[in-house]
Amino acid sequence: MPAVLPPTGLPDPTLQPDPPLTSSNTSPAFDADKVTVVYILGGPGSGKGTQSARLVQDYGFVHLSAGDLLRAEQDRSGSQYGQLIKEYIKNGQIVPMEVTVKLLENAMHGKMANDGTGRFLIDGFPRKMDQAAFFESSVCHSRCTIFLDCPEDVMKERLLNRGKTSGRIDDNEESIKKRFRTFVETSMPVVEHFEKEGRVVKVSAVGTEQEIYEHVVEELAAHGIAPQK
Ligand code: UP5
Ligand code: MG
Repeated sequence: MPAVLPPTGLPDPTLQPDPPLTSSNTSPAFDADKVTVVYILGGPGSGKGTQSARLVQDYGFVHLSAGDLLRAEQDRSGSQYGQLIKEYIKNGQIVPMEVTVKLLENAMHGKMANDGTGRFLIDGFPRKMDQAAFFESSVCHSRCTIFLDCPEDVMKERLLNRGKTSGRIDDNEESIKKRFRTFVETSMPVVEHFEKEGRVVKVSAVGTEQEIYEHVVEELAAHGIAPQK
């Protein structure tokens, strides 16, 4: 298992998930013929969660938000990762992938149908190249990535607006600036990598929720993914 090094100043130098990750396996934990994984990526505030809610209704996806899973783990009493996750999220940094992948994999196991099939929309992950390679090889090969393309000024306005009521520790000017930098420097390379493989469904995330969703549906259809009803 790769070593996990929290950033300097963080209290937990011994982050080791327990039990061991499936990452030690030589083949993915889930068969991509039975389990469909679609990622939805985009900058902070691009509308990943909003569009995911609609996709769940029409496409029968199980929605797994990496950020939501991390926040739930952060708040879980007794979690050994709570403080560490909080620091990373506040600073707009990417939590060590072992934690996130394990949370996702556990959630996928919990949501599989009885016949071993599943259809997952994974929101806000992978957002770093190491996570992408690790998940694709050890958990499940993804079908495609929906990329919500949105300018920073639009995202900032949405986030500051949401910050009035969200209670999220990262919905403030300082954290938003850090999140944007991390997205450009660390997460865009993931999108570009999948784009080179022809596996990105790119949609402009400017406009009303409905307009954006219509474009998502059109682009998914062009990639052979249709609603379930
Ligand atoms: N809104 C949405 N669409 C709109 C539209 N068309 N017009 C007007 N308003 C619109 O939307 C944001 C706000 O905008 C909402 O108020 C919405 O109503 C409005 P939302 O759908 O929530 O956008 P989303 O892209 O989901 O924004 P979010 O803030 O969740 O994105 P982030 O990527 O920043 O957050 P996430 O939860 O994915 O990650 C948070 C942190 O977790 C990361 O910064 C990182 O520290 C950590 N993390 C990891 O370390 N690893 C991971 O793999 C994932 C996360
Ligand atoms: Mg979100």
